[in-house]
Amino acid sequence: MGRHDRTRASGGGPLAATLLVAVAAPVALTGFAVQASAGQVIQEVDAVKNCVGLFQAGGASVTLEQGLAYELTVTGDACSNPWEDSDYDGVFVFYYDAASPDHPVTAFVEKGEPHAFTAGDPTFYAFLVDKGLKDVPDNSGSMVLIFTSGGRVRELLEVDAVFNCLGLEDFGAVKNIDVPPDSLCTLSLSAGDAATNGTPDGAYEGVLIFTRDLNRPVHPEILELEYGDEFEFEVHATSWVYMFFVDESYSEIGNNLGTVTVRMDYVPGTPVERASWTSIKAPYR
Ligand SMILES: [Ca+2]
Ligand SMILES: [Ca+2]
Repeated sequence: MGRHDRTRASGGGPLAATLLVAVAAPVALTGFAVQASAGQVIQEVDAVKNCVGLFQAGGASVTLEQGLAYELTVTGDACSNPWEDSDYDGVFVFYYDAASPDHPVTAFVEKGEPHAFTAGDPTFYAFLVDKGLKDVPDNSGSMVLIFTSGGRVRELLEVDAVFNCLGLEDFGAVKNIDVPPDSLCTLSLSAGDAATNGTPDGAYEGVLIFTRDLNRPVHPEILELEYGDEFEFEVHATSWVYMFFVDESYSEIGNNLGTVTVRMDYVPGTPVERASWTSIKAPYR
């Protein structure tokens, strides 16, 4: 049975057997609606095994003045593939804030939305992501990060869509493919204790996510999922979600601790006929 054949997925069938956790909670049926069952998948993301070392993986870095207040703005145009509407909305960043300097900030900063912070460490990294290194060469363009302080520009950092883009499959991200394509999926971060430096003060506030939405199929969705937040999207035809942490380098990952638990609650949508899969999936092979 293909994993796209969701009409046979209810009641603990072969699909359910592939899930880490499958909850067969029947959806209320009305009239002649297609029978479908909601499900849930639990994914653990490990602070050591699923953490990427930014120095080795190709993140771009800049040295900031510790204790100085900055305003960061992101500009430029970077795309994840040669097709129209494949542009990235912003960049991932990793840095330490002076307000809690043991605690790394891993955030997604969107173009045109200023991000204010006070540097708690000189090191600041920014990066883009794609599925694997083999998917990076068709990227194009770059983002430029502008660091302003005291009314003047202090630093510029270019993030190249090829050379500063991490191939997640090559650097330890968790790829989950157990959620059926075309389902409406809600990701939430419900529990965890992942930390970057061996102390509770070094806790990560969330986990980084890379996926695609069925409604914007060539456009990468990249975000930080924080505790208590939810992210709802329609699962893309190729049905994957990558989840990961970052640290400065692989030499810094050995003292990381713990895991976080990402919950994926999904409700299957309208089945897509198998004949249409070839055309839908062709650009993503
Ligand atoms: Ca690409
Ligand atoms: Ca660490």
